[in-house]
Amino acid sequence: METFVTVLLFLSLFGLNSSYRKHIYVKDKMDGNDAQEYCRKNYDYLSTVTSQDLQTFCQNSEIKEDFFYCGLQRDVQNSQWKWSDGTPATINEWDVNQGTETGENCVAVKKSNAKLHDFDCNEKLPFYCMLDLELVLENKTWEEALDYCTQNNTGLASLSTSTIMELAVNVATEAQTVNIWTGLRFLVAHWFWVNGGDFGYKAWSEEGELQCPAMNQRCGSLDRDRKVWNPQNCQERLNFFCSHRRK
Ligand SMILES: *[C@@H]1O[C@H](CO)[C@@H](O)[C@H](O)[C@H]1NC(C)=O
Ligand SMILES: CC(=O)N[C@H]1CO[C@H](CO)[C@@H](O)[C@@H]1O
Repeated sequence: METFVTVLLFLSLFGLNSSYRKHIYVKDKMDGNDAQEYCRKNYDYLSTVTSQDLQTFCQNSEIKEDFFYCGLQRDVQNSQWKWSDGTPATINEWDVNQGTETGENCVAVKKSNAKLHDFDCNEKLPFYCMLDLELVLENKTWEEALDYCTQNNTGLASLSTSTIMELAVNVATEAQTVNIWTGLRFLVAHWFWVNGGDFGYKAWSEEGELQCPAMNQRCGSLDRDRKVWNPQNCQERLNFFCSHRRK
């Protein structure tokens, strides 16, 4: 399916370790489950939003529809509203007489007033996906960085699409080191993303994607200044990116 994606960049700091979130509007209409699957495949989840985000989204002139899905869904086990990443609902911006209809387990935002409406999940609507990236301001070897991300239930980030690369380049301006570890690793005969992700998109530096990098150049970093990936000595101590697992 041909999918048109428009990107709106809202960098928001929501933690100590510089976590950044980007929301992406997808104008293809899908039912609630397919929309969630699409977000999981291409980004992280359907968007978790604040009241402020609702206002900002609704000012997006790309949106021609009256309604679009966000990541709020009813947990059918206990009827509670939760975000599609599993965390409890943190907003309560229901429109009049909304949020109470049983059997309507998905939530869409009404563009004209930025209020929430419960919807039958079979309804096909455009939607917002989100993408998170964490910049960890500690200097670690590649292996130590891998352990840190894993212990935090994420992984060393795969910068495997132009959208996440763009986010990473923006976030990198906050880094303390010029090179920042990514999940790029060379083992046996090829480079791969340790956290998953394919190689359809590439951003290697000129000295870049060596078929056989030197033994001490087999971990990949993002070069903050040149905005490219670099083969690097795994023992160097650098800041690093953690993110959710790519599909
Ligand atoms: C990491 O290394 C950079 C560059 O050497 C340095 O400026 C920064 O203070 C170090 N960060 C920490 C947390 O030690
Ligand atoms: C945000 C978060 O959970 N950070 C933790 C990640 O893991 C390191 C070490 O394993 C902890 O020190 C952080 O608090």
